[in-house]
Amino acid sequence: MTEIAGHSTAETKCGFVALIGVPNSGKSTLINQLVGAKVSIVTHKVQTTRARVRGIVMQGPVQLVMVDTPGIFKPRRMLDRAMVSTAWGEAGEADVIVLMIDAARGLEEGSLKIIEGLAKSKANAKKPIAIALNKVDTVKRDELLALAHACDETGIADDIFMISALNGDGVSDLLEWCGEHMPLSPWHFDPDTLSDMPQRLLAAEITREKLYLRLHKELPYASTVETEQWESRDDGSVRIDQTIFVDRESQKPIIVGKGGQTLKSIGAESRKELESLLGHRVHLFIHVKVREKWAEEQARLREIGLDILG
Ligand SMILES: Nc1nc2c(ncn2[C@@H]2O[C@H](COP(=O)(O)OP(=O)(O)OP(=O)(O)O)[C@@H](O)[C@H]2O)c(=O)[nH]1
Ligand SMILES: [Mg+2]
Repeated sequence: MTEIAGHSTAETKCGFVALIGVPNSGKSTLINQLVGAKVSIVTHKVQTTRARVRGIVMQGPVQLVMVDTPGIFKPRRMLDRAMVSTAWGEAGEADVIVLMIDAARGLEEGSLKIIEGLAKSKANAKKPIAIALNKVDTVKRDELLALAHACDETGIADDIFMISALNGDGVSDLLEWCGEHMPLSPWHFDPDTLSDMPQRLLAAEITREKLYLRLHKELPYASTVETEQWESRDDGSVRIDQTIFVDRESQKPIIVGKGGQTLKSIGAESRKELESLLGHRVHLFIHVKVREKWAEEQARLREIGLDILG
């Protein structure tokens, strides 16, 4: 029998927990809260997460692989379709599904559509489903109870939790429930791992987060960020070159800003976070390029970690 960090594989448990829900319901905030580190970017805007992000959570002999997914919405571009199919694909492969619902928004159409989809798949493969009513810090108790009742009536959930992904309220009960449903299995990851995301991709995501926070309207959705170069220097610092791709020529000056100010401040914010993440100095160079229809381009989507199904 093999031993992993003191636990024999006969008693270890490990499995995948897919966090799904409409955009902005708080999935990425929850995975960060559970992992105890920022593994997935968060903004106040919808459609922030574009590809799967895995975070590893240890509970004694149980290893939970939490899977953050893009929000499920009505897709238009190839990028959107790949995002939504990633979310459903991860739900299909997971051992447990947690459906996140923003309690302040209640059972809106988007969430009802997901419940419909889950009901169909539940008929084929019975797997535990929990509903997590999130952002309970923003709603009144009686509204919350009415919503929990309505969720119960859908018949989709084996359990319903009331949580605040932001401040951590109720999160440990949800985690415990997930742990109880993990199958006997050797751990998939080294228990010290926080995430399986490559550093280059995480670095691009951090810049994209700053871009989302800084830009408005359609611009965030018209952009993508790639890390092109990563060069460690002898003095212990690292030089990172990134490119922001935009759809149209007219978008470029908005990202760059007057006298380069907008790009400069996006870069400064990103560099600060990269330095604290990597623990050494970072020289960050961000270039802006126009690439029409990048959101329809398989290579661009693969670069951000999306599988293309055609
Ligand atoms: N008040 C409050 N805000 C929250 C809570 N959880 C998340 N938020 C906020 O909700 C917004 C969206 O959070 P995200 O974690 O990015 O949501 P998401 O579901 O990952 O969104 P997509 O990636 O777009 O699908 C952010 O502004 C969060 O700070 C919560 O428990 N309480
Ligand atoms: Mg997200």
